[in-house]
Amino acid sequence: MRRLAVGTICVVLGLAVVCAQGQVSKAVAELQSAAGKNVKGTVTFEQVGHHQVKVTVHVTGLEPGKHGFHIHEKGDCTAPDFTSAGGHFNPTGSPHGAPTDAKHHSGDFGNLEANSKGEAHLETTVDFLEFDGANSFVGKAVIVHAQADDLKTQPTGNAGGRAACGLIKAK
Ligand SMILES: [Cu+2]
Ligand SMILES: [Zn+2]
Repeated sequence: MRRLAVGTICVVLGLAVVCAQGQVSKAVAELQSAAGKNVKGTVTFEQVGHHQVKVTVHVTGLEPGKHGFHIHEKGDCTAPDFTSAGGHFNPTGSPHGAPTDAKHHSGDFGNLEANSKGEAHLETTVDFLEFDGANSFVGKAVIVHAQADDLKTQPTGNAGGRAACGLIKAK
């Protein structure tokens, strides 16, 4: 009886170690610019609570105004026009929309707004991203578009070309 109890503790401790090693709680995407543009920036994702992911975006080199900003379904920024990143990240099979809509792609973040110097900053905490499991956004790509996301045109938001792309890597 005593031996069994000791064995159980060891197993529990073992599982706890495995869980701690398997969990990712921070990911970063460094933006690379489309040819002919000079867009730079960083997107940081941090787990800040249960189903709470804080997203911090800093981008420079944009045209002043609104730029659609999404997670796309493929972690591939190799094509010069970044079409290799595919469509919007949408593991739930939802329509395109604003991040505040009841239904939207898990990759929908609406727009970044660049000031007169071409700098955009966004800080938001969302409840629709998963770090782990089959629907994880880690390993996908972020895209900053040349134009504004109208938040309704299916399935792209009509945000135009892709000005920057960044692979989302676990940190
Ligand atoms: Cu996009
Ligand atoms: Zn979308």
